[in-house]
Amino acid sequence: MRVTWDIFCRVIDNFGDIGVTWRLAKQLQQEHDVAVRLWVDDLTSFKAINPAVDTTVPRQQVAGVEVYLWPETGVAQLAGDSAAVVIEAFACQLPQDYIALMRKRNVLWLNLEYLTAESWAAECHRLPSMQGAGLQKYFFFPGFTETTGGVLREADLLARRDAFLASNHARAEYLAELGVQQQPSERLISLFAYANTALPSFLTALSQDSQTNRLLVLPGVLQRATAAWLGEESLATGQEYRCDNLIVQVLPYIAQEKFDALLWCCDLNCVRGEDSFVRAQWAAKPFLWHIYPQDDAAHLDKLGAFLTLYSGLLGDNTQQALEGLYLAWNHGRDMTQAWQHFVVHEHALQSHARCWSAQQNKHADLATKLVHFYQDWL
Ligand code: TRH
Repeated sequence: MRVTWDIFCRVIDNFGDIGVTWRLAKQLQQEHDVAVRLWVDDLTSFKAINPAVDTTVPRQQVAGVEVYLWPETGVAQLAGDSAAVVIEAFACQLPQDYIALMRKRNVLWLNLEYLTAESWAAECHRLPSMQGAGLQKYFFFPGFTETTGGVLREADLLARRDAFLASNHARAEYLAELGVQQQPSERLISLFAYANTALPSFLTALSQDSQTNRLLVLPGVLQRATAAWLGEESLATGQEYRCDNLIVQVLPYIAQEKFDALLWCCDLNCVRGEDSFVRAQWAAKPFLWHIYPQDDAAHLDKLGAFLTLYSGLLGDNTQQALEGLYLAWNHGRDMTQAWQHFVVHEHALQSHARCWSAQQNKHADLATKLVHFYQDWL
């Protein structure tokens, strides 16, 4: 009998919560031969990243995973029994009736936390907290070091990336499907970020660059802001807009399965949140991270911790160029100088991105670490 896993996901906003839990559910099911049920409270967001999802049914099979619309009440009745391993993603609070089921058997209860490079995450990783009646909840912290829970990486991801990039045909065909006709001399940049006051100066810097930049703007608030900068009311998908050395194209929403290939194609990826941030690292290309902003500015410590880890092995000037770009972008400051500095160090940052990806690949991935944790716990 396959071990059963239940993953609970509340979509707070955006696509990161479902983006991460869906990848995890699929990978556990496909690579670790376990039976996974994914409970998600918002099928519309799920459908945005996976068009195969049917938003009209409460229960369905998607890629071998049993997907349940997480109802406000009656989870225990639907579930019948609790799984052997229960993942509460991002402290989403399990329903009380389901917790009552968990008390009836020996269950491993894990709170999957948000990804952070801060050192305290390693200290708290795998720690239990008592939940009464003999139940314990363990904190599981994804991370970039051996002493944390790793990050998501499917077993064949890097091989698929390398095969794709080795084939000019695959790359050209993928971009053509998106209506992107990149000239060899152009720098290709993807743009996926939160609302950002640094955007106009970034666009200006790109337009004044000596190299032509082809900017692919993903759906979200930045499409409107880019249109305003171009003096357009809105931007039509498939059309090119030019301002000096900047060509802008807006892209439609890309299914998550095809999203990696976009990052693989680009010379620079502007990413955000958690999932696209991780995928950009596996793309092994320079990336500019817009961290999810928090009210108490806690995200700035998180950003600093990642920069320290990521740029630790870079030469001083290259490190400064990277930090300058990240800080200008995340503080919404003028990007002109930071961009010019980045361009000077672009080659060094390209090699560094490849080294980082290769080095991270030496760690076990998040799904594998979760499975090992369960085996140790038994
Ligand atoms: O959407 P996000 O901003 O999600 C965020 C973060 O997870 C953040 O940490 C969390 O606190 C908040 O949600 C609630 O960014 P992220 O994490 O990159 O997730 C985006 C997902 O959407 C990712 O799985 C990639 C996917 N995606 C596509 O599949 N196609 C697309 O065209 C785009 C733009 C994104």
